[in-house]
Amino acid sequence: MGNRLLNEADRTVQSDSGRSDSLDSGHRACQGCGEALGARYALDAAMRATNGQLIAVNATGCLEVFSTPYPETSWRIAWLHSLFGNAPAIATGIAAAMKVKHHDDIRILAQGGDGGTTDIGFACLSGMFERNDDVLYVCYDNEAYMNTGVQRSSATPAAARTATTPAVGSEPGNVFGQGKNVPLIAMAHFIPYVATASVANLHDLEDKIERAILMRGARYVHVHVPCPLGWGTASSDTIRVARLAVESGLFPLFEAEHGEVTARTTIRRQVPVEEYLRLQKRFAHLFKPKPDADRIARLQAIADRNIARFGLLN
Ligand SMILES: Cc1ncc(C[n+]2csc(CCOP(=O)(O)OP(=O)(O)O)c2C)c(N)n1
Ligand code: SF4
Ligand SMILES: [Mg+2]
Repeated sequence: MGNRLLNEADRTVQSDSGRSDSLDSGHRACQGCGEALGARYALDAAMRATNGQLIAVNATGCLEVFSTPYPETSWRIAWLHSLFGNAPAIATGIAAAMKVKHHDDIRILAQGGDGGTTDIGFACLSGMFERNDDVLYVCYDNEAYMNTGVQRSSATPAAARTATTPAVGSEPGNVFGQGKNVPLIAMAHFIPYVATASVANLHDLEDKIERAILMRGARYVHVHVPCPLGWGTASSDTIRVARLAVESGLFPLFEAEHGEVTARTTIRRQVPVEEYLRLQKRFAHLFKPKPDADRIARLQAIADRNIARFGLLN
């Protein structure tokens, strides 16, 4: 509300009295839920760009569960709940139906969590990309299966404690490896548009969604959304922790078209990953009883590699 005092061009969708309120109040997300915030901004931006001509498909996960405890719902848009793993396929079918019926003005947006996207829905998503189906897919990445009690996904960062990667043994938390980077995998399908975004930068998120929803073919936006419950962060720290992920280089913001990076958000001042990690109980074992310098350095190396790969300090 506050930014109604800004110039029109500097305001977010949320400050517009004509906003769609796609995800209305009264839902059951935890206080400070990054996913609720990200989805509200993404869907309002998509509704604005399409003049309300939007159909959304939602994979199973926190976003669907907290918004739609049957028979109630907080969605004020055309919205379908798919299975956990088939949101891209359902969205593809709707897009095909709209084409047959000559509803060219109606755009299709599918959305899901990182588990639904990078793991269980991945085959459907890759097929959607490969066929270049006319769908924008938005992944809200909170880095674990939060809705069922914080299990590890292929988007869980190295060293993070989850219910299935406990902080015990000689290598506590999630294993170190390359993980699965779905934005880069999406780029390898040479689809028209891929972007990463964060609730730390809501203008940037809105811009990317507005741009993506009006394109044609398969598009993918991957949004970093802190989860206070799963990450062990204060509800009031959601934006702060999201910003540190970006400023440390752990979550690079970029856009790519047809497989080539076309834009990236540079970092004004790189912060050490330690500043990001220390705010989160899921990394507490890296600092107790004494700092685990070796594993913190390995996480720093991941951030440094991102910065070099995307030229974030140039
Ligand atoms: C086939 C199938 N397996 C498991 C489940 C149980 N399940 C529902 S939501 C969920 C976790 C969702 O995780 P994610 O996609 O990351 O979304 P988040 O809740 O973190 O936002 C699981 C395992 C299911 N609904 N369907
Ligand atoms: S568990 Fe996490 S993702 Fe789910 S509603 Fe709570 S804060 Fe949001
Ligand atoms: Mg998740």
